[in-house]
Amino acid sequence: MSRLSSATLAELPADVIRPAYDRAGVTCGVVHLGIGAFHRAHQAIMFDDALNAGDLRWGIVAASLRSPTVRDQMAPQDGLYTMLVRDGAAEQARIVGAVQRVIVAPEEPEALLAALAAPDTHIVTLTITEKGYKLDPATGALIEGDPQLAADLASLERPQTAPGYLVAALAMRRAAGLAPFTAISCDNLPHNGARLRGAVLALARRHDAVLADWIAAEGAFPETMVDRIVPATTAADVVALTERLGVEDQAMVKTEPFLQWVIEDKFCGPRPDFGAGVQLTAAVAPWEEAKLRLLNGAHSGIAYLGGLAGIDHVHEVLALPEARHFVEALWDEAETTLSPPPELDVATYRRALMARFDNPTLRHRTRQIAMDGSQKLPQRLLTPIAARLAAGQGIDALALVVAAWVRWQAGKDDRGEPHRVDDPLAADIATSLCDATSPNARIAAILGFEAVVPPELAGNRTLSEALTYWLALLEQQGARGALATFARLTAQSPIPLPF
Ligand code: CS2
Repeated sequence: MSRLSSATLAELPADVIRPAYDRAGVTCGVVHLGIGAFHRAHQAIMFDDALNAGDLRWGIVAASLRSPTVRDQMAPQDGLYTMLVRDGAAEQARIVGAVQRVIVAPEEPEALLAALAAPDTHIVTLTITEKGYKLDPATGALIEGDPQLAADLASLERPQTAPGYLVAALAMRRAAGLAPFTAISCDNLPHNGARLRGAVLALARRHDAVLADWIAAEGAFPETMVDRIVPATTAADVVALTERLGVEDQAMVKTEPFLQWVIEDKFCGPRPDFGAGVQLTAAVAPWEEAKLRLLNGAHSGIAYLGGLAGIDHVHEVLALPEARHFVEALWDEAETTLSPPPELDVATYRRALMARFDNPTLRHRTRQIAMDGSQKLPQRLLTPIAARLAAGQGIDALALVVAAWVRWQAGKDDRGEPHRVDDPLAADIATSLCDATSPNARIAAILGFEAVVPPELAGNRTLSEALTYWLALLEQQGARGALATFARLTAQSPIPLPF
């Protein structure tokens, strides 16, 4: 079977959308760090739109900071891949041509530094996941004990981390008399621009205070809110697409129609005339909070409760009436902690979110979302919990998700089926839980876990009682039982919860 490539583009079925521009004439104005499926279905599409509109400055040099997998999938395809947009029976295939080259950083660090320092490079985007910033999830401070970060603190000759690459490349740009690039974090972190800026400046300052001052004065780190559901591609997806295209595409991504990128309008150099899906604004935080606490908070709830119940996919969890009820209750709680932007009608947004979660063709796995919970919980659940406690409001639904995450750490679901706890702090959390023999002790151990739980919550009695109650219930009745109990208790008014 031949592969998707420049040579086979002409053989594709007529309904497949292809690049409308001459790829040979493209220059690379973008370097992307962390070329996973999310980048290929999100930011790469916006740059591909700019290329399709005729501005050929916005090709992408993409880098993987760890594994060669994506490079090995894309290189034989000349960087081409299919974005398959699915919603129920509707399906649209588009070939994306924006990625011109993929670099595996550990194999070719100089090539990545050269791309970052190139005069044509104006924008650097990052999807390196929450843990890639090497910042403490609770406080946002650099995790100096991290071995890769420690290596970059000692020397930037061969950077190990994303902030390390940025600092080393910014030093090269400054030495060459070039302007810095605009660095855009596209991860689901609160104040992602400020966090990236903080990591870069802290690292730069350790090496060269003048460089740090130059980056602070001349550089730009806009805040962003990114949104698109992009489930991991499966082998079956590749087989089905091969049948449809007549050529094999090992780099395909599958996603939903919805696409949103809110970017703080703070660039230090050129940017494309962004088209559909991109909103430039002065204030990203209200968008980001709404998305993190409504979409991502509900996702985590569905992932841990559904995962414990042994349910594989998001839409299957929401087929349970008690799970739908729970998500609505979670949103009722989260909503009171938001100051939504005037353009955002929260009721409409909630309805749209539920419809997106219900999309049956996406097959978004609960286990994919369950990954890296220690990095996700603070912004998705603990911050709204803190806000509601401060306002004297109930936290039942939010606390049930946190309790489900605690139960997930045990590595077994309600049927006793084992799962891997895929989280950079999994071993530390397991150690802190190993001597805890009761729900009460387990919650005390978790609340004492400073990397995740901020100090103002650690000693909160209402929170520890709520978490203990739900964890005990989850351990006795399983996630389905806990959801049924939650539905029964919250159907009554006022809610007679036992804490
Ligand atoms: C998900 C997100 O895996 C997760 O944690 O909640 O990746 C989610 O699908 C995206 O943020 C949607 O924009």
